[in-house]
Amino acid sequence: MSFFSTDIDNNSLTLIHPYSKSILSAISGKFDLVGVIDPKDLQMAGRIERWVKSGLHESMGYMETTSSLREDILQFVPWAESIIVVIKNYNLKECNNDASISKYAVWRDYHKAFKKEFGELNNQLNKLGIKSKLLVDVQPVPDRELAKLAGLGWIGKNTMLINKTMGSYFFIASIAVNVKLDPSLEQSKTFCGTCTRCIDLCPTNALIAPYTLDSKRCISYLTIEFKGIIPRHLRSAMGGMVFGCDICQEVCPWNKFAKEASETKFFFKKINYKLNLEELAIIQSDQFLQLFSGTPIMRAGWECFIRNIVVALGNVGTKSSIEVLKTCCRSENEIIRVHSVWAIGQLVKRYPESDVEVEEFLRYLLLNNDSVIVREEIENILLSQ
Ligand code: B12
Ligand code: SF4
Ligand code: SF4
Repeated sequence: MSFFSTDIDNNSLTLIHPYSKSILSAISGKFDLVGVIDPKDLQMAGRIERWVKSGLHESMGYMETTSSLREDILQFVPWAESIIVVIKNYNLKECNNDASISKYAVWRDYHKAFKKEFGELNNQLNKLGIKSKLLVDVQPVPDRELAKLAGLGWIGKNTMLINKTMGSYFFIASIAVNVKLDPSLEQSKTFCGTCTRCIDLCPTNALIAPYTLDSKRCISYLTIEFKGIIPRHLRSAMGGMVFGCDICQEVCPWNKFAKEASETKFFFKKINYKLNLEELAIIQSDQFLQLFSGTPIMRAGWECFIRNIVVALGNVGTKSSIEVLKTCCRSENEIIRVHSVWAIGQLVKRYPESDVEVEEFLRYLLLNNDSVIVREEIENILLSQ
């Protein structure tokens, strides 16, 4: 069955592809919002290159190696005559878990879902003799800027693309095609006004200026992309967040009335996670694979995910978490040991009655640990007691 109606648009502009309207209406049926741009209209004015030159991408090497590509989409898809930009809502009001993961990770990996959905669409376009390519997140193109140009929203001070009726809990993807389609005519105005809630309420002050995010302070970066030891001064601010961060979106007034994504209309599967911090802290890498394969959480990997869990236990755990953390302090993994020691130190501050017992445990660990960074972490706690 064809997606496209065979009624050829009666378009007086011969430049515009005769199937323009039917292609766009077929795509609209699958996504929440659709817009079209002419790739020649993208004007980045060096913004991504400047961001990278200032080091705000931190360890994301892929942003460094592709920053100039991201400035001009025609370097990546030189044959593209139009870019169709689509938006898919993933908003959920309730995520019942004691481990806090960001809303987008409650759905199965969106890269795979988009690819699957696009496969069918691509075949149909090919039958019409149209070349196309899906661009979703990992390709070196500026997704939010493309969506802004396509009239789908404005870029907020939290750097998110925001739409007046949809808020900002959505994914952006684009489809490059080698034919001219009707471009979207109007861009959205900016509706942030004098509001600065996202900047004021970011727990790590990662929004260093309106529209500018410093990755090294951002909890989303720290819990998903960053693979090392989380700087001590940022750990407390991470609270119970173990994968991504939604705070600068939660506090945004434009998300207050945003529509919830409906699972039936959604081409992604929702994951029924049962996330309990104490249970997760002690899973091994094979169990991690079993639990999270096919989910966005795989991006963090076992080591960093457990690192995030033990930091969260340090921030929101209870007295019973101390025993679990003792097990984690004996992990063979150095990164997990360092953060577990820190987390125990945090819990002792909240439950001083455990002080003597924990001190004894840490002194034992100090003598029986050959890792310099773990010993330094222990000494830091013992000195501050
Ligand atoms: C690298 C990256 C990250 C990094 C850096 C984030 C960042 N703000 O740059 C980290 C790991 C921190 C991250 C986190 C998140 N990400 Co991310 N990320 C990306 C990625 C791969 C590239 C973004 C990029 O180019 N950054 C470089 C900076 C310079 O670009 P920018 O922030 O977009 O800046 C633009 C504007 O701010 C504008 N601009 C600059 N100055 C000014 C000044 C004015 C006055 C104006 C109006 C505009 C303006 O121009 C810039 C260039 O376009 C995109 C996918 C893609 N291919 O685009 C997803 C993407 C941006 N991420 C996305 C998501 C969902 C998230 C998270 C919500 C995930 C989570 N829950 O944890 C958080 C949100 C954090 C936040 N506030 O941005 C979505 C955003 C959807 C949306 N509605 O906007 C994207 C588009 C993925 C997708 N395809 O759906 N992400
Ligand atoms: S995602 Fe979280 S840490 Fe990052 S800028 Fe937004 S509120 Fe701050
Ligand atoms: S919280 Fe306020 S300033 Fe920040 S993005 Fe939303 S409207 Fe704009």
